[in-house]
Amino acid sequence: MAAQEFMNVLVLSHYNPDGDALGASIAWARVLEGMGHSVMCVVPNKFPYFLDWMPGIERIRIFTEHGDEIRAAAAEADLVCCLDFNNISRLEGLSEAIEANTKAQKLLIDHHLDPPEGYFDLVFSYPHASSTSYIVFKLIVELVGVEAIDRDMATDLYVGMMTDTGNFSYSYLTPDLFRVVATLVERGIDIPDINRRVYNSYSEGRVRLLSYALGPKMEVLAKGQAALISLKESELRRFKFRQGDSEGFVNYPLSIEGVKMSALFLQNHRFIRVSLRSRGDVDVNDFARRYFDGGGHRNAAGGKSTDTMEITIERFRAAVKEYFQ
Ligand SMILES: [Mn+2]
Repeated sequence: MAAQEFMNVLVLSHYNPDGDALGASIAWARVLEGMGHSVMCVVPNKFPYFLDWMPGIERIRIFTEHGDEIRAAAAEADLVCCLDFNNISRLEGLSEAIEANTKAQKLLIDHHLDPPEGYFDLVFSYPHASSTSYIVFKLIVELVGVEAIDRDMATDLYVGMMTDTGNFSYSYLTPDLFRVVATLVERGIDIPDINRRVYNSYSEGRVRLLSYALGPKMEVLAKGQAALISLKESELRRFKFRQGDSEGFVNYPLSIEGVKMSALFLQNHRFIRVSLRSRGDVDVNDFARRYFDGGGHRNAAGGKSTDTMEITIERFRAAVKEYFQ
């Protein structure tokens, strides 16, 4: 990879892009541009509305809205950077558009488990990193120095680190992560303002949907060790559901003492999206791979089901029963 020559670069991130996907992508794109390359940032579908204030978010191209432009860019690309995912299936419909149109080299920057063998030309895979934004920060410092990180870039990277760690409360909270955060504070980020924009800017529908999800729709299974929430498309419509409104719902059942695994089943017009969270040794990466055609991290994973909600929930109940027997 001849980094010193001009390149057309595509920066890709995953379906249902979150704060980490967006923050890492925008920061990485800006660094490559600073090196003189031309960069387009692409995600498969729309990002949640409570992230639409992130500095540089307007540069994100959404495949469902800019398909032709993205196919053309893929044909021109010298380098494709895949950030915050390692399995091309996480691009959903965008994966075909990329695979069919590009001969570019592929670079991976990611923190999910088990990157595929042989697919990427260059791999920065750190499953023990709490976010991809943290890895991107480290790469930026190595490549161009911390001075390249202005307030906007620091804000984007902080959003990634903050959202992927549940506001600094999950695993992999290393001393170095907090040193990095200290550096971002030195670069001028306003943490209370970022907190307010991400966590206190929800729609009324979201808050009411949460109460419905935790009230009538939450079931506790396996003698209090597992819980599930299921939401059908018709139920989501009732609460004027917008992309991102169910973000974080799956974490709430884990706040019940004794619950070690939580599942959220969210139906859209094509399939049921499965989100899994766990505590301690309960491995939902394995669970997602085995039962829901997915994967992720040990304590946070996802997958999908193309069956009905009833069959999907039955499969989960049976699997939970076996697991916690
Ligand atoms: Mn991430």
